Amino acid sequence: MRFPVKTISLAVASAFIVFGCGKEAPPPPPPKAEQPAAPPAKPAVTVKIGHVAPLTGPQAHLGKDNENGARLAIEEANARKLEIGGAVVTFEFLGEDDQADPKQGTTVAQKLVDAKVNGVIGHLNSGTTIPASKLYADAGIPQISPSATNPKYTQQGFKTAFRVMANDEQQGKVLGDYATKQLAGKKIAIVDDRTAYGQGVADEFEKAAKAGGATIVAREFTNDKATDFAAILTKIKSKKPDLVMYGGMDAQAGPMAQQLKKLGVKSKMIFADGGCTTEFHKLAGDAAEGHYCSLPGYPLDKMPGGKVFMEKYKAKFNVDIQLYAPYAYDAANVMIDAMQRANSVEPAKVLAELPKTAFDGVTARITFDERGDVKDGAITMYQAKGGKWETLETVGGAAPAAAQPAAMGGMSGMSGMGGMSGMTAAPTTAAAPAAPAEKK
Ligand code: ABU
Repeated sequence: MRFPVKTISLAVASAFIVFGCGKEAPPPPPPKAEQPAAPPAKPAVTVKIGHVAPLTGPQAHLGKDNENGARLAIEEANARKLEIGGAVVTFEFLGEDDQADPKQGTTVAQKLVDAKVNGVIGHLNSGTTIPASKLYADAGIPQISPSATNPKYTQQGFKTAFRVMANDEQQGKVLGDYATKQLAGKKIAIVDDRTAYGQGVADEFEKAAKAGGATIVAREFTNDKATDFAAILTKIKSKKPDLVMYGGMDAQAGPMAQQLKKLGVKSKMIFADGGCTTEFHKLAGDAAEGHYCSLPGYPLDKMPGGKVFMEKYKAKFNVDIQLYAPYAYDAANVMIDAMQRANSVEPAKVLAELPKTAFDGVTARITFDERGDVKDGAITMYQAKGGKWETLETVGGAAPAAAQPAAMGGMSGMSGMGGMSGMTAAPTTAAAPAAPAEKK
């Protein structure tokens, strides 16, 4: 093609104006490469996790603590943007209040069943957990209780029922042994609150105390709303017991300790986890001094992830842990871990994985026996001193796992560790590997 001289001059002049004298025009940009098509967005799925505890009434402080623990695990899982079965999962937390009331427990359980939750963390109380467990079993929904300790919960033959805390067969026996051996109790009075937990743990204590040679000089009962125990304690005073065992929660144990002191009864109280709280000290005041209690599990500062969890919990909720929050956190993480291993959030597939759990939680390494009870559950004894619970000794349990990183308890592989160790002093070596349990 030929261009007129005038056209060429104009083009040269324009180049001088734009790029300056002596500079060459840059080469034209290379033709745009074909962009690869963006991968299709991953499907998203919402997974509903129910949580139930008393959020109102005398145990609201414990219920909120459980809820905080479970919620923290769910929020951390959401932050990790987990993929399960090829879909990006968002966990939705459905918190319910059962008021520690068995009837309300089944009402909210049915609500969660109707909402088609993929799993339930709860309930807190044995009295609500046991009746609710039938509804979850009938609906095929996995349930993990962080804190219900009555043995019956996992003895009903439900494939859906699990717990991450030692039960009251173990706890009642440790308390009864401690009362008769370490404290040399010969005459023991027992009071319980007639709940599944209170009466159950008192029964187990009574068996062990009698086996240890004690005589039960009184067996009285109250309820989990009472605050005046004058009539019961006056009867008990006349029996001159060495110890008063209480099967119930802190809302009654605290005032009971005060009223014993007011009556001039010098006998020490001994009770299980429901009373073994900081709230007991608040309610009992200086009447708390010297009483004994037990808690399933290791002391918080001896749990593999206890210290990290304690700091994280405080930073998030600006309150101290009350009691079961680390167990609620572990229970939620065990549920999520089973979903990941199943690569499915379908309850039936999650239920096939739960018995094979071997999860390094903040409380301990969690594996289940054939009933769904945690294996190697430890029990720790405490005594009230100077407004605090001082650790006395830990009985049973496997050697604690190594401390876990802050983000989570540590996701499990499939290497089950287990075998009931019996109720002896805490061993210093890990239990031998065992085959995963199969839930009957
Ligand atoms: N574990 C004592 C409190 C909860 C319950 O079992 O009722």
